[in-house]
Amino acid sequence: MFVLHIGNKNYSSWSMRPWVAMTAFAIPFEERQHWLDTPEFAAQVSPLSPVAKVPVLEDGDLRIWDSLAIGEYLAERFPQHALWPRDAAARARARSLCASMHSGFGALREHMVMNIEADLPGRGWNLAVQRDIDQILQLWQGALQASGGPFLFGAFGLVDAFYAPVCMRFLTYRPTLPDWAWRYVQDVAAHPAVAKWIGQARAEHVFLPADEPYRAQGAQASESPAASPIARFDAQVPYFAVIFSSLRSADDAGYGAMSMRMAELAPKQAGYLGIESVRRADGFGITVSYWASLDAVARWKQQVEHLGAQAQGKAKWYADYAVRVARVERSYGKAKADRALV
Ligand SMILES: N[C@@H](CCC(=O)N[C@@H](CS)C(=O)NCC(=O)O)C(=O)O
Repeated sequence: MFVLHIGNKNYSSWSMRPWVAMTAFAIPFEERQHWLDTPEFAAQVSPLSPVAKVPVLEDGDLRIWDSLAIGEYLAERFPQHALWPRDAAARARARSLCASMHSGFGALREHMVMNIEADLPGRGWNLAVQRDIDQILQLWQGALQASGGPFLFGAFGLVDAFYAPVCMRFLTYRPTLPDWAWRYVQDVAAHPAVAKWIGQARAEHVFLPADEPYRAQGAQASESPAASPIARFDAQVPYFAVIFSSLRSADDAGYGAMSMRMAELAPKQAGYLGIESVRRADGFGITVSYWASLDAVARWKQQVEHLGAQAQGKAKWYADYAVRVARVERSYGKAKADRALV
């Protein structure tokens, strides 16, 4: 009998993946849970894995650590189960999707920590997180279009188990997603193996401050500007808004690095107030940056690295765009006191 060692069901996204895959394919296993951030964790897990992390799968004397290695081992041990797609090209693409999840999307993982039991709409969002979300949507859309759905490669497989924790994060933090993506998220959440994990995660009620950057800070966090993606500086009126509407081209080379660099540079400019940015999966997006004066707007336009980005954007990254500069006369929103405290 296999033994699968896992962490907290509410937080441990890496544990969720093999647990969901084994449950989905009815591979029998005994579960042993080790509570993260406890003094016992290292003592219990170090003898099982040289990196002292969960998940670990025990098959007799053999111990396999790391979610991806476990997935590959299961696929080899159970060729009768289509853990990977049967078609070689689809299998290679599914492996690419899993590898991207396994080694990437660090901003999403850091700022939207998996926290199944919590409801934190609007928290955790920033431009780097949005870039991860955009890439994930692109991966999902390509796979769903090629397979026809409902899961990434048609039937539920290892690749869906790998993205199940992303679906959990989307349900907790509710970033803006297109309808087709919400449908996929809901289909994953409703899969019996995922639904079983969710039920057990919700019943856990173990609260780890290290994994609760929003709830642990309580009221303070809910009132900080980072708590909501809406930039607010009402007292600065009149101020100026630069509305950049754009349609991305298919050329991605260098775009991600540039948008990260601009997101890093803009806040360092004199007169910068804030930014709001959304992009649909079809490539249409709107970014509004807010500035204290027209001078500040002009200085940002002429900033030397920004000039380079504008030239490259015009030449390759944008199929179309429009820039409008507007003066904001009035500025208000939901009263601070009404903001949800969680
Ligand atoms: N690359 C590993 C990551 C495993 C991992 O980071 N596990 C976390 C829990 S989700 C852990 O054991 N953390 C405990 C620690 O670092 O002390 C995998 O894919 O399995």
